[in-house]
Amino acid sequence: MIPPDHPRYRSLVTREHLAVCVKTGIVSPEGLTAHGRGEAFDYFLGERTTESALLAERTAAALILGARNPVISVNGNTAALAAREIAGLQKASGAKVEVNLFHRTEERVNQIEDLLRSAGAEVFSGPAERLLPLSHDRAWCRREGMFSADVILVPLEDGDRCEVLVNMGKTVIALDLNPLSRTARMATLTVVDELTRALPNITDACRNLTGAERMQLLACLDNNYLLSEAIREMTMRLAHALD
Ligand code: PTJ
Repeated sequence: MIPPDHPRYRSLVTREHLAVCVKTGIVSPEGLTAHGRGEAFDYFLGERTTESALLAERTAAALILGARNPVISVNGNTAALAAREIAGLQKASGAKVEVNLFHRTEERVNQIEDLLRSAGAEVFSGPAERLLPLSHDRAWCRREGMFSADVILVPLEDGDRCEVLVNMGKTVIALDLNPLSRTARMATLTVVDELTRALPNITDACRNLTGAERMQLLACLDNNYLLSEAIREMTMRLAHALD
């Protein structure tokens, strides 16, 4: 039992939830390691949305709203942490929601799709094909979904698929607390923020951005700037950690 007055209550409850989701199969055991890495980077950020992350989130919304066939890719960690937020972003943006897993089994795909549906998302499902040029199971996707997406949001991704999607000519929006990851550097746009803070901000922007603001955000998209600002924020906090 985690006492609600524990100073790290939210973090501990999240960890407990993920541990339960490993037992049910939604999250892969490796997903816990990925979460731990994310938590470490979030400490460096001060567990808040920085100004540059908010700019990235607004730009992500502009990209999704301007897309012909936008897709939100969902893995185990994303579903466990933010199924409701995914459903909210889908409603605000009209994007397809498609499950894509690194540690893929049909059973996990079905479980995650059910979880997303129970949170209110409409899941783009059905038979998948091995369509992406990857030797691992993230290659499996749907022809009318990820394969033909022009803009794809990839939370907690691995660098390989991000690179392949960019090479296929897609606009890739990564959501990753680690600004040094291969994913973060390969993506068209990287949101360096925690999933459950970032998704509602992207959703709000989808609802509120004007046409002129969207054009302005797209004209100014500079992922190197966003990554270097994230690294600067983290470095500043580390430098002043004991002040
Ligand atoms: O469910 P599966 O089988 O598809 O597996 C999913 C995982 C997450 C295990 C898989 O994609 C993986 O191994 O991911 P990586 O390569 O560890 O990358 C995950 C990235 O997400 C890391 O750079 C973390 O810093 C970051 N991250 C972790 N938790 C969060 C996060 N970023 C934002 N919000 C988080 N909550």
